[in-house]
Amino acid sequence: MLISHTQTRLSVKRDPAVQGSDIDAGQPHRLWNRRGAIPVVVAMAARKLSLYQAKRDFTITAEPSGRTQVKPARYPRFVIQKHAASRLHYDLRLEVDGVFKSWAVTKGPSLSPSDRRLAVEVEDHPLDYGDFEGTIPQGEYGGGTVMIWDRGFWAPEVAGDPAGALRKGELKFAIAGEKLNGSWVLVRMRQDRERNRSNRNNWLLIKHRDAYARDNGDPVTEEDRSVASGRTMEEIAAGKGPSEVRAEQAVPPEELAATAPAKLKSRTALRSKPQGNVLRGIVISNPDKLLWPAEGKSTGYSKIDLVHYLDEVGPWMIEHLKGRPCSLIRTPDGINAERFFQRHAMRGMSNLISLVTVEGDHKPYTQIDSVEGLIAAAQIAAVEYHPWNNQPGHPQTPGRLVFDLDPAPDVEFDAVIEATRELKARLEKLGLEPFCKTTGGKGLHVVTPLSVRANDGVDWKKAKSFAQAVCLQMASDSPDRYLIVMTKKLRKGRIYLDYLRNDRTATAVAPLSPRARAGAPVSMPLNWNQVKAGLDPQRFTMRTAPALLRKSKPWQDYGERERDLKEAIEKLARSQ
Ligand SMILES: [Mn+2]
Repeated sequence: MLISHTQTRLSVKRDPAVQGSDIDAGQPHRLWNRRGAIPVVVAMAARKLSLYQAKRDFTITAEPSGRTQVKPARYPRFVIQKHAASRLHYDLRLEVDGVFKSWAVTKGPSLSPSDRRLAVEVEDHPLDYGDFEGTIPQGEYGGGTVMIWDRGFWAPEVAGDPAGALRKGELKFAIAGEKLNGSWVLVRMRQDRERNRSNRNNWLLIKHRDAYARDNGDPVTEEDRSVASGRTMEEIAAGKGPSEVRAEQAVPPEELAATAPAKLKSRTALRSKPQGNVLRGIVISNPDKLLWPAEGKSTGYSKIDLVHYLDEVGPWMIEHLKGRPCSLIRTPDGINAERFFQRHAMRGMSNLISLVTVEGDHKPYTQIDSVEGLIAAAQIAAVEYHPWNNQPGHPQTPGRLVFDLDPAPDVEFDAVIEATRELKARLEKLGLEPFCKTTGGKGLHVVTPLSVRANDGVDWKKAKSFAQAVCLQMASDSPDRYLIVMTKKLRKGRIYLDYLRNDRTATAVAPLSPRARAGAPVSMPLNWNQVKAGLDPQRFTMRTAPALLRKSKPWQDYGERERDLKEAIEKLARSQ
């Protein structure tokens, strides 16, 4: 629980991690206590940020100014931002005494304990920098695109003062992120420590040998999407996708808590008493909470509306979710407030939501295997469902291809329909049997079920290059209508053929999933005879979809249309 006077003194950013449990102010926030010492932290942080502020013109860059005070987390945070400045690097930031201590790691972190990565100490950054993802204008300090590559929590491995450890030139610490975990050390390079000739101190970032270390294998930097928004650097640069989606700030996992000083360990969360409606045995709290506020002609949809919708269409929907990790977009305060993009387990989450551990990944993913799981997810305000596209139960094996036809704002919808039909014809020529659905937005999805089995040797790499090749052919044949590289500037008047959903951890919105947009549109599965001039995706909403689904019975033979991707790949090769 927050101490009340801290809330009045500072403009506190909403931090879901604060809600679950209570951690006493301990190291490294010893100044954050009940005796009103907060202004000391604030004053110290302000002084530390003067260099940060001097380097930037906040009338030009969208980076946070650091003048809004952000409360230190109960548990210190870390973030790694991939930064395509004049030279690509990864900025490691550790929260210490009200600011982010920062290092530019030129080659990025490595999971191999034999790698020693140069980490150049840079100026302290404000705590709200941890939520910054976007593009710093060219010509400005650090001009280039910034991605929230990883984030989570960290703790010093030796009890005591991390600021002091940093002054001495060696900090051993544990981190719990989505991509990085376990034990690390930052050690200042000797020559710099002794001669102290440079303002910029050079450090080495080294992985300790533990369960998370990897001696061989692909560099961890190959995992190349934002943990906050799921976007690639290219998509961020193009301003595509959900720029405001924030990563869930999960409570620190057990391993990290075990390495942290006792004072940092969390107490058990206070459980709210059951209240409100019960459906399929699941208690729905705040049933009348408006998740989609009334806007325009729409009357708004409450949490219980969402629950009833999922209860009704869930049995149909679940066939496309079962056995596949599923990311959730949660909007606890409604779709116009803060959004949380959640891939992994959260403490206190219903056990009706499955957790799956995927080989090679340490943190289990959330997965929805039953209608009850869907309703339990709705209870925590999950409004969008984005499953992987693997064969159920086989995360490494492609189970379907999803093509996202994404038109520029100035493209007529009829052109999208035409493109969808062209792609259908191309896939059919290769022996595949595609389906179509709306996205709930401006585009259409073409989905083609695959019969590939785990031993066919068709992995995601091959599936992705197949999808890319099909889109590339289409774009080469009509360069004035289609493109396969997402850049806002180039897209004008054209349709972006997004084949990037076809990768192991990539997701696409599930058929019948609602969208966090005004009026609660859904991603509606269609029969091909509906995909023609006059189709209006806006008419498929949480209100209308259940009856339309019963009437039109789309995707009825989905299960019988699974086709062999290996054969399609061979056919494509012969046609080239
Ligand atoms: Mn940087």
